[in-house]
Amino acid sequence: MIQQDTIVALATPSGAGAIAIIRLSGIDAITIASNHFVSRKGKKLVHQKTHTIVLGHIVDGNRVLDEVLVSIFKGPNSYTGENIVEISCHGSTYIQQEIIQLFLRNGCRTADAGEFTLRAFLNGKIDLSQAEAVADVIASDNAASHQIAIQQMRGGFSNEIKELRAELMNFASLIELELDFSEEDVEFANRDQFQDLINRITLVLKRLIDSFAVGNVIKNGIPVAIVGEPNVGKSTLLNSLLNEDRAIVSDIAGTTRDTIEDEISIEGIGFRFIDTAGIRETQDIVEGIGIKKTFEKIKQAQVVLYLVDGSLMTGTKEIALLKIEIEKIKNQFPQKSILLLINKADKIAPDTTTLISSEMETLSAQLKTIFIAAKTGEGVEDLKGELLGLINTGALRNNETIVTNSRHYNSLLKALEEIQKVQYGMDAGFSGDLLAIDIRQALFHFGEITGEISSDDLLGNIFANFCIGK
Ligand SMILES: Nc1nc2c(ncn2[C@@H]2O[C@H](COP(=O)(O)OP(=O)(O)OP(=O)(O)O)[C@@H](O)[C@H]2O)c(=O)[nH]1
Ligand SMILES: [Mg+2]
Repeated sequence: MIQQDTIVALATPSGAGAIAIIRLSGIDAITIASNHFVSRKGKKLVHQKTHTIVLGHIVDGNRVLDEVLVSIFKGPNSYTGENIVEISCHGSTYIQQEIIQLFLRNGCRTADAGEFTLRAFLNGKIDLSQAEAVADVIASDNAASHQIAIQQMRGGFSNEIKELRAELMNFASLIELELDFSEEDVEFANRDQFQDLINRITLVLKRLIDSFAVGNVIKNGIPVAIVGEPNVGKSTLLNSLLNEDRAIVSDIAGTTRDTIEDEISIEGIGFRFIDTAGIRETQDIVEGIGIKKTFEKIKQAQVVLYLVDGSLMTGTKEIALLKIEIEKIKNQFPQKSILLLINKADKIAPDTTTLISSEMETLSAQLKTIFIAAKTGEGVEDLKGELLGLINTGALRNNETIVTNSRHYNSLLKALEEIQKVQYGMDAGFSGDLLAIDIRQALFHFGEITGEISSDDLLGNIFANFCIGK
C-alpha cells in the first residue's frame, strides 16, 4: 500500500528546547526538503546517500530560517518504509513553526496522530502488535512496563503468534484439500501431528491469557486502598510510602474527607495507593460522602491495607472486636488480598505486642499481619516486600512474554475458544469440512492480533491514541 501524500510533524515534545526534530515522510519528502535546504558543501539533498546526515540551512527563498542537521532515510529502508527526512533544528517554538509552515505551503500536509507508525504498519515494516508496543514504550514509566513494551516492540510476542498461525494455516489448507478428494477418502493432514499442534497452541494460548493478569497490573499499576477507622494513621502511611507530605495528617478524627491517590514504583512495579476517609458512623454529610467513596475505592482496589491503631489495642476485648471487624471486611470483599497493619507500633508495649501476635495467630493463617509505625517508617519496607509478594512476577523475571493489551487478550480468548471447538471436533471424529470452519475462525483471531486481519475502524482507534509525530 503506497501513501501518495507526504506528511510532516514535530517529533519532539511541543515547547522550547535545545533541539527540536521535524519529520517528513512520503514519496516527495526528500525532494520537498531539498528545495528548501542549502548544504554547507553545496550538495543537493536529493543527491545525498541514504542514512547520512548533512549540515546546512533551511531557507525560505532568500530568508534563512535556521542552521540545521538533516538526516536522510530512503525508502524502503526507513521507519515508515517511505522516504524520510528528519530535520534537527534549534528548539525555539518560532523556528519549529516556521519550518513546519514552510513545508505545509510546499507540498506536505500535517501528519495525523500516530500516522508515521501507521504507515510503518501499512508498509509491512512492523505488525500491528509491534505498532501498539511503540505507544506502550513511549508511555512506559517504570522498569516492568518498559521491559514488556520493548520486548513486544521487538516482536517477541508476535513472532510466537505468527509461527503458530503459519502452522495452523498449513493444516487448514491440507484439511481443505481433503475436501476436494472426498470421494477417495484420503487424509493429507496427519491427525497425530495435528493433535500435537493443537496441544501446543492450547498451551501457548493459556499461558498468554494467564499472563494478562500480571501484564494488566504492570501496565496500569496495582491499586492498593488504605482503609480503617479515623485517626489510625492512614494518611501518615500514604505519606511515608510516597516519601512526601501528600495528605494532611492530624490527630482530629475525620481529617481525610476525599480520597487521595498517588503512585510509586516498588522494584519496577507501579503501585497506586489510595488514602481514604476513615470508616465510622457519622452525622456529617461531607464525611458521609467520603466514607461512601471509601467503599467504592475498596471495590476498585486489588489489595486492601486494613489499618488499625495498635496503641488502642490494650486487651483481649479490643482484639476480639478487631477480629469481628476483619471478618466483616473479608466477607464483604472475598476476592481481594487484605493485609492487616497494626500501626503505631512505637506506642505498643512489648507484652501487648506478644499478646496481639498470639491472639492474631488464628487469624493470620488467612490474613497476613504486619506491625508498623507509619510515623517513623518502621515496618514500611516489610510492607513493600509483602506487596511485591502478592504479585506473581515470576513471568517477568523469566523474561516470558506477557500480554498487557486488552485487545490482544480478547483475541487470545476467542482464539482459544475456537481451538477448543477444534479439539472437540477432533475428539468427536468430525469430518474435515467441519473442522476447517473452526480452524479458520481461530486463524482469524490470531490474525487480529498481528494485524493480518484489520479494519479501518480498528486502525483508526489504535492510532488515534498515539501522539502526533510518532
Ligand atoms: N505514635 C504514632 N502516631 C502515629 C503513627 N501514625 C500516625 N500517627 C498519628 O495519628 C494521628 C492520625 O494520623 P492520620 O494519618 O491523620 O490518620 P488517618 O487514619 O488518616 O485519619 P482520618 O483521615 O481522620 O481517617 C496523627 O496525629 C499522626 O501523627 C505512628 O506510627 N505512631
Ligand atoms: Mg487521613
